[in-house]
Amino acid sequence: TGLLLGGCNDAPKAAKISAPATDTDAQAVIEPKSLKPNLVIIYADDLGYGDISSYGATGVSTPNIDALAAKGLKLTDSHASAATCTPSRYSLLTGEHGFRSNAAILPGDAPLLINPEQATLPKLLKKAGYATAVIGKWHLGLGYGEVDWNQAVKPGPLEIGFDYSFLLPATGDRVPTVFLENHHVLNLDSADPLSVSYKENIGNLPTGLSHPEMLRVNADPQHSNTIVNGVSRIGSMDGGESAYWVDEDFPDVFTAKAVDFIRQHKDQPFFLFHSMHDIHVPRLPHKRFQGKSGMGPRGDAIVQLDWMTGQIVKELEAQGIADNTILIFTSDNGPVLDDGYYDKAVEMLGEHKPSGPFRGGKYSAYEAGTRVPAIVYWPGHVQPKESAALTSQIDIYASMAKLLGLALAEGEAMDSLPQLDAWLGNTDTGREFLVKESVGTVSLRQGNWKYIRPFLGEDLPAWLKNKEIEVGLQKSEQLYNLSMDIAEQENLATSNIDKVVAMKHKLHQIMESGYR
Ligand code: NG6
Ligand code: CA
Repeated sequence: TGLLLGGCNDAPKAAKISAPATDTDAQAVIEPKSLKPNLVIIYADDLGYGDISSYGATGVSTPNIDALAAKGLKLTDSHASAATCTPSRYSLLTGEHGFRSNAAILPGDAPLLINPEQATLPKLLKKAGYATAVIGKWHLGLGYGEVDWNQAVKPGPLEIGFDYSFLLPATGDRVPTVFLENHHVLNLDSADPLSVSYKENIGNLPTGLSHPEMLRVNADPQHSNTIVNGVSRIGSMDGGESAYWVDEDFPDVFTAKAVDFIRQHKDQPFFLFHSMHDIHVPRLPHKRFQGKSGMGPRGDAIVQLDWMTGQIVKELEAQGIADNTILIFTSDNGPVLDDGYYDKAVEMLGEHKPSGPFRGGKYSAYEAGTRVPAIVYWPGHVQPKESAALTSQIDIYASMAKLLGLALAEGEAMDSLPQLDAWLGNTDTGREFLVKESVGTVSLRQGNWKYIRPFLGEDLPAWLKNKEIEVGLQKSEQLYNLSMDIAEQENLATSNIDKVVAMKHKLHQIMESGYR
């Protein structure tokens, strides 16, 4: 790797980059390239296909993100690997489907899901001399189980390939409501130790149930535990008060950290995983964004997300490195309105369609569960264009390996395919097959066909019941033809038994042994 480590970060301007035409095998050794563009992934949380103007949003305006779409590659059939956060993030960072490690939405005190021995995208990039950082939402677990938040909290991002981390440990609606910088809780006072429990109520802090009069937003029972900043959360917490975050400060805190990282590493290749909290619940945008969308807090959080995106682009431009940076803007799963807090997302929606033309949303087996906005911005290298190539975030791993001329080891990133040309807009042909995870089932896309496996369980998880969420589970097979039926209205399973059998078989095969 000597050549790679010694390389410089300056890309030849306006060169068209494409994967070596003769080489379609991820295992093969590819000639190292001197080109090492930075990689910035701006990862929105719960942002739907239809939530930004350039993808059809009507209730909110997103000029900064739209500028990227206008000047870059706008993908229209691009997917998170799952319809929920943890497995999608797992796939992005490991190139493996979440089901290989039983990834599911994690509690705030869950152990690290990625084995420190495992190959990861940041480790791959480090091999090529990249500085690596994750800033923002983590939700992949920390430690080995019983985390003591008052000591060094590890293993975590630093043990799986990141040089620097500044985290919201799980989600905004889960305790502990503190920032974690590298191994330590920020601003923690040792005289007031922090403890966290997801098993029982600890300490004497007010909860949503005991002190509903303290709440700024009402919440469902799962979100009615410890109150912080006037908002009740999932899980119980005690002590550590000096370290509690103020939700409204997120945009400024995370942006400042990201900007610092970019400044510090502008002269070497870097990977920044800028993992946004927006637009996950609780939606508590900073005052300057409140009321800016006409859709209430959910819309205002989109405006805030758009601002944050703009700040990153501005900084890349100010440092003169925008044309040497691949910036990918996308989301970890589809949209949801009521996700536990009564913040008027439903009432103020109007004509806005968070899922765009697709059915379902977050948690769902239907398209909108994983089909999300995905924009690739790399001035001078990626031409302005719209592409319907079937693409998945799980492929960023193998595609970056290909770009950098790094060979993957046997079994490394086993579900990740080198789809570099699709991600750079050099072809409109993407994947042939794509497996998607959602709550309670898995689906397979093959071209425009979509097969959804029957739900094998007894019942929906309790917390999903009584919600207006279309999870897409049925006891029988579902088959849709998206080329005629983009909204998955007509189940063609009984009239296409052969197709069902073939896709079911293929799905099984991929789940057993991967795509390659
Ligand atoms: C669910 C929460 C939901 C959200 C989700 C994780 C309840 C009733 N719902 O369990 O509010 O936090 O987990 O979202 O507890 S995700 O985007 O991180 O996957
Ligand atoms: Ca999410």
